[in-house]
Amino acid sequence: MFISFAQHLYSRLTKTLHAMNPTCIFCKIATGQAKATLLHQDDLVTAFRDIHPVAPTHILVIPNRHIESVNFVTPQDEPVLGRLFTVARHLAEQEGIAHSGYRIIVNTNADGGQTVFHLHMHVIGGQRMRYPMG
Ligand code: DGP
Repeated sequence: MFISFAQHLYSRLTKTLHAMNPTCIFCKIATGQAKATLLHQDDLVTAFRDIHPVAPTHILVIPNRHIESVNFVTPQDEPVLGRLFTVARHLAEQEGIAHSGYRIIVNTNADGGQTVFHLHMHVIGGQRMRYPMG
């Protein structure tokens, strides 16, 4: 009994560590090793406030597992990619911006303006935005 529980804990820990990049700030936030204002966490995704908000609401929604960017997504990631959207929708409602509107952005690599190489969805709202932006 004790051995099987220990094996279960060991397997959970190794799965988490394998899914994590130890140098990635968003992995650290998802695993509680770095602080952030968390708004949501479940088995697949974590959402927290952006440290440099560009609008009254600026939330990041990330997969818990380290995926470097959209360039690395696979069909196996489809459940987590769908969850990013349902959590974004839920948080937009919670923030009171669902009706007024908001923008979802996923930056990829240098030309896309990606600075943190752990896939993330920006959910930005609370003010009128123009498209395209610089
Ligand atoms: P991007 O340019 O798409 O890679 O956006 C990265 C965003 O991540 C940027 O808006 C700032 C935010 N960010 C970077 N480091 C941290 C951090 O340590 N905590 C939080 N909450 N946000 C961060």
